[in-house]
Amino acid sequence: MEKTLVVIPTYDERENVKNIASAVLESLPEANMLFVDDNSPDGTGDVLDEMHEADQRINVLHKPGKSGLGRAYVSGFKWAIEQGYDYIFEMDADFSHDPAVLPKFLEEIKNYDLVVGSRYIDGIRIMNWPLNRLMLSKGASVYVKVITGMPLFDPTGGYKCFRRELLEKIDLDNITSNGYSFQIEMNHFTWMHNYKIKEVPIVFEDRRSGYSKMNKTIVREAILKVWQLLFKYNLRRKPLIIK
Ligand SMILES: Nc1nc2c(ncn2[C@@H]2O[C@H](COP(=O)(O)OP(=O)(O)OP(=O)(O)O)[C@@H](O)[C@H]2O)c(=O)[nH]1
Ligand SMILES: [Mg+2]
Repeated sequence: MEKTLVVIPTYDERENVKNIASAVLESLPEANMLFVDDNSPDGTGDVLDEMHEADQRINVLHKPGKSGLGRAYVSGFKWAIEQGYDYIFEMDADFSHDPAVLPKFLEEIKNYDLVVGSRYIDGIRIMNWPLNRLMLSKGASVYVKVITGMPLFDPTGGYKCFRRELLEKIDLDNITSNGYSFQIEMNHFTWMHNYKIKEVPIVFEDRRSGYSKMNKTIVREAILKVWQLLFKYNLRRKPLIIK
C-alpha cells in the first residue's frame, strides 16, 4: 500500500490549521500530514502540537524562524523521503486549495511524476482575488513560459503532488529559492529532466482568514530566478533528452 503525505507550510495560520487538517483527512483518510511551522508568532506551533497529540496522522516540524516557503518545503520533503512516503503533496493552509480535489491528484500521480493544480487551463479560475493580484499571477505565468519555454499553464501554483522517485532525484540542497519561485524551480527541474507532468484544473479561492505573506522580495526573487534557470542550462529552452 502506497503511503501519502500532505505537506503544509505554516506561518501565522493559527485560525486555519485545525480546519484544514480535518478537511484533508476527511478527503484522504489514509494519508498523513506534515505541517512545517517557522515558529509562528501567533502560536500556530502550539496548536499543531495539540493536534499531533490528538491524531497521530498529523506531524509537525518546528523550525527556528521565518525562512520562506521554499526552505520549509525542502525540510518537509527531506522528512517525507526519510519516512518512506511514496506520494508527497504541497498545499497551502488557508483553504485556497480545495481539499476535495486531493483524491483526483492521487489518481493522476499513478501515471505521472508530478501533478500540478492549474488555475489557468481554459481560462482563469480564481475567486475573490483583487485584480492586481490576479494580474501579477497571470503575468508571472506568461513571463515564466516566454523566458524558460516551459509549457505549463500555471508554473507558480502551490497545489501539487510529487512522486517520491522524482523528489529523490532533485538535489534539494541545491534548490536555492526561498519564496514562491520555489514552485518555478521545482517545475523547471522536472520538465528539463523529462519527467512526466500533468496539469489538472483547480479552482483557487482567496484565503478565508489570516493574512497574505506575499511581498516585494518574493516577487523580485521570482523575476530573477527565471533568468538564473535559463542560464543554468546554457539558455536551453527545451528538455534534455536523457533522463
Ligand atoms: N513555514 C513557512 N510557511 C510559509 C512562509 N510563507 C508562507 N507560508 C505558508 O505558505 C502558504 C502560502 O502562503 P500565503 O501567504 O497563503 O501565500 P499566497 O497564497 O500566495 O497568498 P494569499 O493567498 O494572498 O495569502 C501558507 O500556508 C503560508 O502560511 C514561510 O516563510 N514559512
Ligand atoms: Mg494563500
